[in-house]
Amino acid sequence: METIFSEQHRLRDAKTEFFGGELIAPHEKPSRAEYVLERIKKRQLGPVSDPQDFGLDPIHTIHDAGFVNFLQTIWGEWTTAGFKGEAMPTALPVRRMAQTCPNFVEGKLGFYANSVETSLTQGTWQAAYASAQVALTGAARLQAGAPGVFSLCRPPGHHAFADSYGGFCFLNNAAIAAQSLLDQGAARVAILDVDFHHGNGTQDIFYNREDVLFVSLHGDPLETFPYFLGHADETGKGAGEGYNLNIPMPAGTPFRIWRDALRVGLEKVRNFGADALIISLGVDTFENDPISFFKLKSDDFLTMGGDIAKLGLPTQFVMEGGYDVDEIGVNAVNVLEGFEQVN
Ligand code: OKP
Ligand code: ZN
Repeated sequence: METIFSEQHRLRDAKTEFFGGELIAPHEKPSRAEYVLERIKKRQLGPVSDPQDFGLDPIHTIHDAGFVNFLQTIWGEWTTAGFKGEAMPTALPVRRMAQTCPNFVEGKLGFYANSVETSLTQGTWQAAYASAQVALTGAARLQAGAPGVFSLCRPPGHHAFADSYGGFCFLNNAAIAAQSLLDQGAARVAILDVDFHHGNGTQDIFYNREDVLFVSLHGDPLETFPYFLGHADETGKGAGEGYNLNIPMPAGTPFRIWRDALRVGLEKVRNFGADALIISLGVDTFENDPISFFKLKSDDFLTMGGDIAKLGLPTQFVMEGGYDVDEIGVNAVNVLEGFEQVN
């Protein structure tokens, strides 16, 4: 399987993540992508290619223009304001407040944030832009007839909404890829999100639509991030009713149970009649992941890839989370190898 990868991911190298009341070294760090790349080379999975540059237009098919402009300009405004640390919001427009974007940088941060652990830094926009191009290039490969492709995106994307960032995500890579497949002629695209965390941004982007099915397997949002979306009763709205499926699971869920949920999700994708499948591939379901509570073992990721392959759909894997850096490479590549053993 071909991997699409950009060295530009390194430009996202934040010093701080707000965690447990402290500013810590971020979980979402450059070495994550390097571990995955190393494993790809070790296992000789296939060629590794640079992305093409499709520009801003396909990003604007998903994201609000004001939000994209915010991501491009915020670091400059933050440094001009004279702040010493990395850019973080202090106030957010919650219930009954005005939904108006303020003029001052600190207010803009609150307006466009959906969670506050993720600092904005020099280079974040450039890395997020490159990550979106990695996703778009993968989609182009499927369009050209590849049975499978791996977009080694970093930073991740599934917590990015049309008009907000958070949860280590800025641009929704999987959503941008799905829309580009539709724009190139696909009638129906399914997104299956196997990251430990609910793909709240992806769900919201397609919630009213019948041309994109979103299925997510994740930790119960009553117990874990992103907390405010991902419940089983969220099934879509209007024309999108029935095209959203959430399967939340409790702490300690082992692969045996998780795989039953995967079967339900894959059946939903099969009945939908998708032309292509995008996997939001987070491997933070791993038993030793530092910020998650499922119990998958490294071999389980091989099985997962095989189960996905049995659908027989052109499949784009888009990297999302996974934080136990020693194992992230093994686990992510196990999914891809499991897929290829069946295909
Ligand atoms: C991004 B992705 C845990 C706080 C969680 C944010 C997690 C973002 C995960 N106490 N902080 O879905 O892997
Ligand atoms: Zn995650």
